[in-house]
Amino acid sequence: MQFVNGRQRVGCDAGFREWAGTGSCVHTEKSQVRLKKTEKGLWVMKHIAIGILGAAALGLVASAASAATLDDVKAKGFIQCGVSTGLAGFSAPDDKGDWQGIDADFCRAVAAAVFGDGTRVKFTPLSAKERFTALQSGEVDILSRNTTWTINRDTALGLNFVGVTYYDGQGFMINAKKLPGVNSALQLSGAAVCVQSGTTTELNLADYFKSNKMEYNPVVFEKLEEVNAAYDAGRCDVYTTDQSGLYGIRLTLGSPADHVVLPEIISKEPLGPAVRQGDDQWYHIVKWTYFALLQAEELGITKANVEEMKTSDNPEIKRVLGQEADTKIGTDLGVSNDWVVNIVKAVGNYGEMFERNVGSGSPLKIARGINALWTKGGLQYAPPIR
Ligand SMILES: N[C@@H](CCC(=O)N[C@@H](CS)C(=O)NCC(=O)O)C(=O)O
Repeated sequence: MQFVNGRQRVGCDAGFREWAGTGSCVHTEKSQVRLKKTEKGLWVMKHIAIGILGAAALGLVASAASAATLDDVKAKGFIQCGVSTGLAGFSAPDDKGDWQGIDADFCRAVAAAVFGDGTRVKFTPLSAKERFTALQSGEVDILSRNTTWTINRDTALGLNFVGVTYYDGQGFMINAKKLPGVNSALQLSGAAVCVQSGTTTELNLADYFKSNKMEYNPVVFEKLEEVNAAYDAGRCDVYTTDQSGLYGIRLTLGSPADHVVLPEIISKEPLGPAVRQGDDQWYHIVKWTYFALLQAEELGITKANVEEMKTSDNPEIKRVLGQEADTKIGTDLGVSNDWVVNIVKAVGNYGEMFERNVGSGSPLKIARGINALWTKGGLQYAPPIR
């Protein structure tokens, strides 16, 4: 653990360093190469060899970043999906080791679109700091990990967010037994606040306390389990993260009923999947998978009825399910024409995915709220599939 600007913080993993203040960790091989310069003798040959290897490695990264991801994914037979290290409702392994959650299911939906088989996915657990490097380097094909869409990530970090699979906002949780009488975040001046590094959470926290002229003592860790353990052990007064995350984390604490989520939501956290820039076809496949999930819900197409819906008289349902004569609704995208049928068969529509993972069918019991369809007063809206 180090202190940076007087702040307690855990840095990048061994072999990594923070990249230009972005919160992302990058490999430090370059600095290791520089150290080797001090060795005499075989230095020149070694250096040439390192140069060749380095160029090859860069070439690999460049090709990973610019290649047709669809071809790569088809060749290997699965999608590599970057998820969290374990956040209930979004992406967490169950007791059999199967990844559950809305973010894990989203990757299954893309696998169903591409392969007609939602099981063709492998999951890579990533901390907040590791996630962007993993996508940039080609280690994962999709980042589907409660990640907030921001201008910095969409530009400087070279990502393309495909949409917002969950509209969230940052909140605060406290132990009500430890802090009786606290019912607003505005009473938290002077508190020690547990937060994970490499997140928008860390940045919003600073803004919120500054704009309300309050003091706080940030207790920052890289790994989720460290933040959870520190909070559960009473090392901080407050836990801050996306509000959905607070509900999931509360379930894992020693005595969940002692903890309350305060009413303030201090930021916009539009969470969604992202892909690398430079591959429009893959971007479109992932983006339209999200829209297909919404469109299926809007049209009342469910996991249970999708097969019979194929013979519906409704022209829109027929078109979306690829049942029109001479259709190219899927092939124009690079997948089969019944891609939406395959998606819904694998994971259901967006509403089913929501209820099963974070809503009424889950321990989190989160209401649809602004994540309802636009037809029901929410923000979820898909452009036409036609
Ligand atoms: N949405 C925010 C926060 C995302 C985030 O990483 N939150 C933490 C705390 S809930 C988390 O999911 N950690 C899981 C992990 O590191 O595996 C962001 O994109 O920066």
